[in-house]
Amino acid sequence: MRQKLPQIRAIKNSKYDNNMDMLGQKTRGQGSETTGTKNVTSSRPFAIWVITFGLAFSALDLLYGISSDLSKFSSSSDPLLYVMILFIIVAFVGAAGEFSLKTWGYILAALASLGFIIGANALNVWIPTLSNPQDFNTFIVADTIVPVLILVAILDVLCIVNRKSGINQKRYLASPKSFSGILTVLILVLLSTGAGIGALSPSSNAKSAVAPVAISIVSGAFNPSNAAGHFSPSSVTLVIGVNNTVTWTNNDYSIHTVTSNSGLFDSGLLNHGNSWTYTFTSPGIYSYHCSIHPFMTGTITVLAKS
Ligand SMILES: [Cu+2]
Repeated sequence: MRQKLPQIRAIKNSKYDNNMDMLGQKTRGQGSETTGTKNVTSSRPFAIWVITFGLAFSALDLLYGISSDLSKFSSSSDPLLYVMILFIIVAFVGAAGEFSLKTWGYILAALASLGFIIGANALNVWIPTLSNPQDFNTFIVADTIVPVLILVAILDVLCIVNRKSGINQKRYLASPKSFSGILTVLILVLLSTGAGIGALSPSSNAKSAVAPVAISIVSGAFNPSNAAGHFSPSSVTLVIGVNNTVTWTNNDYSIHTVTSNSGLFDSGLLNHGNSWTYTFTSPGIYSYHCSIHPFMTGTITVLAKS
C-alpha cells in the first residue's frame, strides 16, 4: 500500500511531474507524499530567487557600467566590449530560464557566472579591493558583480547537482533560514559596507596648472598584437619647464601599469578610466613598460629648456 500510493499520484499528476522534479517533489519516498500536491503551487526554492536576482543585477550593473562605451560603439570597439555584451545577454536569458526552473537556465546561469569570474580574473579586471565608486567600472566589477556571481555560481552548481533528486530536498537550497541565507546576507552586507567605504574615500583628481601631455593606454592594449598599439603615442618628447608633465589614462578594460625600466617611477595598478600623472625633472631618455604586459612599451625623451 505504501509503495503504490506515490505511483498513483505520479500518474494522476503526470502533467506536474517535470515541475515537481525541478522543485524537488519526490514521486517516491514517504516524506513527500503528504506535501506533494501542496508544494507544487508553493514558492520557488530560495536558491532560485538568489540566482535569478543575482544574474539580473549583475547584467544590469554591467550594462550601466558600459553604457557610455555602448553609445560610441563601432565595429572596431574593444573586443572585451563584445564579450561583456554577450555576458549581459546570457545572464538575462539564464535568469529567465532559471526562474522557469529549466535545466538550460541552470546551465546558462553556470556559464555566465563562472565565465565572468574566470574571465575577469584572467584579464586582471578583478582585483579584490574596495575601490572608489567614482572609479566606476572597477567598482561595479570588482566590488559588486564578482561577489554576487560567486554566490550565484555556488548555488547554481548545487542546484544542477541536486536537480534530479530535488532542490527542495536540500534545506540549504530551499530555505533562506540556512547556510545559503547566511551567505546571501553576508554578501549584501559586504556590498553595502564596500559602497559606504568607497563613497567616503576621497577621490584623487589632482589638477595641474599646465595641461599635461596625454598618453592613452589604448583600448585592447592587453592584446600583444593590438592594431592600435599599446601606449599612444608610444614615443613623446618633452621640454623641461614647458611641458614636462605627462598623464597616462587607461582606456582599456584590463588593468595596466606605467613602470619605468630603470625603476624611477611606477604608477601602480591603473584600472579602466584611471589616470596617472608624472613630472619629469631632468633631461634624458626614459623607457617604460606595463608590469602586467611587458610587451607594452613606451619612451619619453626629456630635453633641457634651450
Ligand atoms: Cu598592461
